[in-house]
Amino acid sequence: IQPSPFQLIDLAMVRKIIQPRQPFSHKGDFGHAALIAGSYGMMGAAVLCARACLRSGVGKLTCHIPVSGYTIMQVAVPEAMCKTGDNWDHAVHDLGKYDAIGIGPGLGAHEDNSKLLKAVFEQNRRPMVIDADGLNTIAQEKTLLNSIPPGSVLTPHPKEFERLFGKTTNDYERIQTALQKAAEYNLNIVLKGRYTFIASPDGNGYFNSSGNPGMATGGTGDVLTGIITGLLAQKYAPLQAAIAGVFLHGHAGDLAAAYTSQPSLIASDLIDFLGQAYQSMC
Ligand code: NPW
Ligand code: AMP
Ligand code: MG
Repeated sequence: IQPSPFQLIDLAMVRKIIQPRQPFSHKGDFGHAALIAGSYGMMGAAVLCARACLRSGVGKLTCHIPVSGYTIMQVAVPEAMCKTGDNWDHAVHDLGKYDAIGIGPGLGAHEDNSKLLKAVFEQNRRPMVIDADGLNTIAQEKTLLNSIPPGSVLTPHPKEFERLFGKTTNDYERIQTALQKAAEYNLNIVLKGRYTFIASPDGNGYFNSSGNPGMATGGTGDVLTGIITGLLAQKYAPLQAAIAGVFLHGHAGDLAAAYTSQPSLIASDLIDFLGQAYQSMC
């Protein structure tokens, strides 16, 4: 009998990944993350992503946002620093200094997105997180798939996955496609859903066990992007950051739903309960 290439992500697995803080550690030990996110009318996605990134434990965070979102971000997330461009520009220069970058939440659909992604991929060759309109831009210009930094983490929901890799008729086919594309492009693909599936480039697959339908509400994916980017910046390997990130995100959702109820759960609740989710790690 061949060993199964699939594993279940549970509390025991994630407890082995998450490391306790050393007594003499300082913020420099927990990395500097950058988020490239937000647009006029969708600064909420950037704010949720930034708050989640900070709550994941990152040392420092800089948000690259359009100027229209400057006051919103500075007021909503005083812990984050900001770099602004003009209306559609996210000031993507000097990216080499960051330990990890996350791009996509709330960027919107704009013709300059392709230029933006190319500039990011040129400046940064470390594994990064790509979500939402970052993925939609790649889906429109598929050759960009070849320029993504190796080992990066892509976090599509099923529609974004379909835009990227084409239509699939059932979950089995979608999982096979995810594994095939993860290997072909050397990426970790986080296919989000009820049981989020992570395809790693080495052909292994992981099903997440945490989470609930209360999380089917706007902004929860933006929160996940912030968490995984924060873990990457803290030097967790990309696959470990993805595994721990999806579990903590779902576990925070389960704790939040137990406190408030599934129907009333909102994305901000996941951030509020991330601390309790971390408490389960020891
Ligand atoms: P349907 O309805 O079933 O046909 P889009 P988005 C499908 C930002 N946000 N299983 C579903 O298709 C994001 O960051 C900003 C099956 C649905 O119509 C992005 O930048 C917020 N199908 C941008 O908005 C809060 C599923 O996908 C379609 C599925 C657009 O992101 C909200 C929607 O996908 C939002 O996060 C599933 N599990 N999940 C803010 N406060 O600023 C989704 N679908 O067109 O990519 O739109 O996901 O809302
Ligand atoms: P997005 O569509 O990008 O906002 O992402 C939605 C997030 O909520 C993903 O992390 C999903 O895994 C999670 N989610 C949505 N619906 C469910 C569900 N029914 N059960 C568990 N998790 C869900
Ligand atoms: Mg999303």
